[in-house]
Amino acid sequence: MSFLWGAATSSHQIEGNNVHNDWWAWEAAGRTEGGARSGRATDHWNRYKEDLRLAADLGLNSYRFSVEWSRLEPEEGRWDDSALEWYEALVTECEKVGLLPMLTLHHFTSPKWFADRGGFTWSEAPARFAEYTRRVVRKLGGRIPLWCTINEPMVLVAGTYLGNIMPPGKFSPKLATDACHGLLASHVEAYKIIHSEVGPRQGPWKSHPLGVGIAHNMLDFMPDRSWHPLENIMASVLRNFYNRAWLDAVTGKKQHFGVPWFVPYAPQVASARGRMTADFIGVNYYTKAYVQWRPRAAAAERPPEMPIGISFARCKEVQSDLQWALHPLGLGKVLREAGRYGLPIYITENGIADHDDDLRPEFLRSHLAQMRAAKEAGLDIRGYYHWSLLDNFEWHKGFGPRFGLYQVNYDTFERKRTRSADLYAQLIKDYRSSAAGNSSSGSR
Ligand code: IFM
Repeated sequence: MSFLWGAATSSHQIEGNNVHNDWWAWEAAGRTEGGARSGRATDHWNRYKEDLRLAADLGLNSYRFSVEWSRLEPEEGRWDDSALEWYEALVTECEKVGLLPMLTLHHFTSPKWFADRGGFTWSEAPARFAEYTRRVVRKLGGRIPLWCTINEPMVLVAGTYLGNIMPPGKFSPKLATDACHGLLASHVEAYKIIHSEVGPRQGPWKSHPLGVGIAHNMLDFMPDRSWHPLENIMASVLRNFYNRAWLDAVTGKKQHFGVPWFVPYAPQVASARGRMTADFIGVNYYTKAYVQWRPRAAAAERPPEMPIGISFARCKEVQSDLQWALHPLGLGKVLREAGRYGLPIYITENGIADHDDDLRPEFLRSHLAQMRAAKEAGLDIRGYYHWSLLDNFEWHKGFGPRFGLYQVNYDTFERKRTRSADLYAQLIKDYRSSAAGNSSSGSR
């Protein structure tokens, strides 16, 4: 199979009107910046055909999207088949325009009823997630070659139980640990179901090997003050904990889910020990993280109980609209870190919030160069998905940050191609022709 060039999205950020999930309620309760509400988002629910065509126009051959569990099971035990039919139509459209679908089962949002029962800290979470997975597998399974069970479990756990930027926004290291366990157990269930219950493979990608993994957010951690012993220690703890704990867990090793310094002991998910539950590693990479011990200015996103602060850029660095430094070298580093596990790698997200599309061209060039160098150094990287196809609802930040290769006018829902989209299309073409040249001359 040739290299996969794609773009990634998620249900709640683009579809619109996901009224039955925990985020919708969180937004209604005024918990986002400036009271932002996702509302109709990009109206993708009604415009998906146009959007997939826009993706194909860039020369992409893959598309990563997520299924919205709360549409399928809006109330506990009540399943809405029509929602699943919409995703079936989406997959059919992907097939028509030549985009291999990579499906994410959970991308930050949960049905409200599930969240009310404690979300992934609830003892029944893995069984409920398994039932949801089974329904998706039965309907679409044979046509989906690549699956991400959980998007960015570490971000989800940190945002919900260590920071207060995601529902339910409760500071509790104990709940954070419980959620890690619930998420891992749910992932293992989904992994087993996908591998055992996908029926005969069908469609244009029926011979593509079935792959199941997670999309894992990785950061390049460093001390804010290089002389500060505690910041050095914390940076190294976070490198191990944040970047590696999940990769260890899905490759059968010990699960380091106790939150260092808060919850030193954590029980293990037995079904994940000593067993591979990933066929690939999905890497979501954006930036670096300066670790600060007791930062003087408390960030709004950091509860007062939290002694550690993170900043994603220094004043003088080139940075995105979210104040995340442009740091392409970090991509090379995290790819090497992921490469230690010996599994194929997909870069499942990489992008920049850049309202005027000024920085994105350089961002694309420099990050793709890092990826290429890592590949040439021998890492088994099989795909790159830019975040994101369209501008979208950036969670607690609302619609301000713009990540799209296509800009969205939120009044008219018109899509406008950016110059970065042109560049991405060109870089893909160049890559393909040099790969073709290399293979005809016998080299990699
Ligand atoms: O928009 C998010 C996405 O939902 C998960 N990964 C990071 C992106 C940018 O913040």
